[in-house]
Amino acid sequence: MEFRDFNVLPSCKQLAQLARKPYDLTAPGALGPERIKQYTASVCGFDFLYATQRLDNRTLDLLQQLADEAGLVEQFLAMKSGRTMNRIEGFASENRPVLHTACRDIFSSAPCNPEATSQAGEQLARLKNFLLELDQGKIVNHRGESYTTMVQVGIGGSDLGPRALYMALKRYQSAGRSARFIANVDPDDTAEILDNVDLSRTLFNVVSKSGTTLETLTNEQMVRSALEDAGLDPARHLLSVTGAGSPMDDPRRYLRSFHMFDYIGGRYSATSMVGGVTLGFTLGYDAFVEILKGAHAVDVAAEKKDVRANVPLLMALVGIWNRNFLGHTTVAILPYSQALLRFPAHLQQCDMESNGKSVTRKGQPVGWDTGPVIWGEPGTNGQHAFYQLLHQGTTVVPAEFIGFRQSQYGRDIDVDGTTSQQKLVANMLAQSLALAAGQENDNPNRRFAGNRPSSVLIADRLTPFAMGALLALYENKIAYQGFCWNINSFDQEGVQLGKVLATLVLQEMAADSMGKGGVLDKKSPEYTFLKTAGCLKNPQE
Ligand code: G6Q
Repeated sequence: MEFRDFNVLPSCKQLAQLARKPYDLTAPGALGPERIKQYTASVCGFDFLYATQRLDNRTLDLLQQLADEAGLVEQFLAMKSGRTMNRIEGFASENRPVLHTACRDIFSSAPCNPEATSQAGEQLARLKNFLLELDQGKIVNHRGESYTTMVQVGIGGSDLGPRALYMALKRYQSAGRSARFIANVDPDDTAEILDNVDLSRTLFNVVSKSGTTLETLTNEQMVRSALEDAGLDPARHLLSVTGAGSPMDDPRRYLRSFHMFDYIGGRYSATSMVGGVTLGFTLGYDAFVEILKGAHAVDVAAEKKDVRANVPLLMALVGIWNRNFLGHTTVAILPYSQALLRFPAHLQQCDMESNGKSVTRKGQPVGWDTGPVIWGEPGTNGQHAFYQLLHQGTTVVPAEFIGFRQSQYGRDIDVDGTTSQQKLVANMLAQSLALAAGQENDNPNRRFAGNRPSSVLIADRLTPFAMGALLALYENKIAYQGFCWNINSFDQEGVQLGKVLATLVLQEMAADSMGKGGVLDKKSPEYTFLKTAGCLKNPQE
């Protein structure tokens, strides 16, 4: 399979031509009923409405051509079957397959990568047994009581996805069970949680693929010492999820240990045991399986070649149209669902760590833009805050709205003829239309230029299945964009750099505390920075 550079694809030239005069959403009749119906695609309970994007059939035809020329679906299938996609040709790289989809391919009679799917199945079976033993009272604390709280200790990919999913699905958590999360190495974050859980009835789930992450290992120590101070045996309260063979892969130190595998990237690991243990404990095994089913259904739907019928691919291509041809540098993810509070943060990592890259898969500088800046907050809160810039600012921000027709709890109130849920959805749809159509006014300060692109993803209700589907929609969108830009979306050298520098600076601080020489040149920027920030006890000239 040949990976082609983005800018040599013939369709790119034609798309650039088309982008000189994109579809005008402010023209009279530009958002007619036919268009709105036609520019809607469906997948696994979600409708994707994109009539409010600045594109038309000609654009879609060319985006189809782009997908075909770049072999996007072929690359996606190659990824799912276990081809080594995480690599840079001719240079040292992680050099491995990318198989998070295998975690949910367990429902296939013919999995794309049988070995990885069987490993995922084994871990899932271990989880099922563990949860059963908890339910049956076979695993209890020293007083014979059940565990009520799980605290997940992990950072980055070992935190964001699981936390976002837990918050999204809290409504379905089992009675008497809940979760908290410790990620930051900020001692106040850890202390607040340790002070506010009943340690004797808490399981601490330490999650680190590498088993070497400074924040997580430090927080694990803080947790162990809090347990010991309370007279509790850490081996009865700590679980681990880590890469097979990592320094943390030592079952003697934990009540129960689970594995993830090197072919699952941290930010793509929410459907592996990285998310499974906490989600299974709080929501129940069956709900976790529902999440996997939703994700799997989207993984299968993402194989369609027709871009108009393949929602994750369509989302990716619409994003590329906005980024590379209309020149928009950022994307706002705006869920009209308070439960999705942390979903934009998860996508921020998943997207920006994957596609914030500047070299191709051959190690050459890219000559085109790659991943945009991703950010977002739930609506309608955002409407009372930053939407001003979305409507009238000098930067056009394409928006991705996410909403649900029904609430999760079903508890609502009718005020002035509409429920709160209706008000929520009405606001979302109104925002999408207002951004597109704009509004004329003689007063320039009250004029809305319009032509600000957005799309809407809407489903009936945020259930475990819907959450799994939504997660996979975005994971696959991001992978498709990376394939199209011919970058490696699956490594994160930028994160490694920070880890190495922080280690050096910490070594210097430790030496300083002990009154020793240290490792840094006393004239280096690192040392001067530390000294000037007042973070050394015995600063040297
Ligand atoms: C994700 C990144 C990164 C990683 C964290 C935690 O794709 O690689 O966010 O998840 O640095 O790493 P560990 O799980 O190894 O502790």
